[in-house]
Amino acid sequence: MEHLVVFLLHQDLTETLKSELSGKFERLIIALMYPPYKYEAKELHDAIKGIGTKEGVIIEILASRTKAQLREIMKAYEEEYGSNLEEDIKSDTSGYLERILVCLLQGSRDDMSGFVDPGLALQDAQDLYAAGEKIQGTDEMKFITILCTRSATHLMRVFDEYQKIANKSIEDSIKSETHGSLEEAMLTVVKCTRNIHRYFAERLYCSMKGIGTWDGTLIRNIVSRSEIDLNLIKNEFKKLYGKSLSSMIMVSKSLSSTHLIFCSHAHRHNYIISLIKNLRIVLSPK
Ligand SMILES: [Ca+2]
Repeated sequence: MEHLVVFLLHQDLTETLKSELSGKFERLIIALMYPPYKYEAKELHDAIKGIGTKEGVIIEILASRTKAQLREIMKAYEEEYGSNLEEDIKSDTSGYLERILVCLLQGSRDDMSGFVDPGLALQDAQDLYAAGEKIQGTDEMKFITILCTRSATHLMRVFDEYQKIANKSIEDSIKSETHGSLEEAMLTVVKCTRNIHRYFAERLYCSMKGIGTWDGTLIRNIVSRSEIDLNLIKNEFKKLYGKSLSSMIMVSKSLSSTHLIFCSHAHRHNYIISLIKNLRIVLSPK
């Protein structure tokens, strides 16, 4: 019963807000009201079904989520849109980009065990070298297979071995062997493997440095990481850019939005309710 009431309240609030708010602020509030996974499913659906596939969003979500999270996202996607996420991605992308996205989605990355086989790590590093730097052209599938099916701890070892064999970083080889969205996807996997908090810090920084990108990347990443690792991302942000994430958001955005994205989930709900009561005040022209 309690769940039903909460659900109805949630539905009602979301609909009310959609009709009362507009633009970026609407997008932010709606993002905050979505249950986790459904929100990521929605972002993926928007990216796939919008005008022109937004590959960056798909790459970001698929490369940075764990196997268990991806399973929940796929379930939510199917429930919300009545179609299969993998099929939708396949029909909207092609070539090696399609292959790497499907491979990431299938979540064959073993991200929990922490087990590293030094012999296999060396072999993987040699295979990567033989599939790229050593030959004319590139064996893209070899890169995709190793990057998407090995655990993060294993890959860290592979990257170290690779550096010794190739005398350059795996990132530099990916940059010279691939291009476009495939390059972006592979580099994202490597970044998330090395330091996922740093990856999100960079992504947030770029979303504020760019023109007109804030409403997508900034809102999505702060909202979706807020219950997971936002504090660690904030620390990385400070380390990388010498200023706090919130101060940078505050400079470019309105104070009320900033307050909203940084408050906890429980407070957020109350805050949103108080917002509804004061909609006219909040939305009055600046
Ligand atoms: Ca080559």
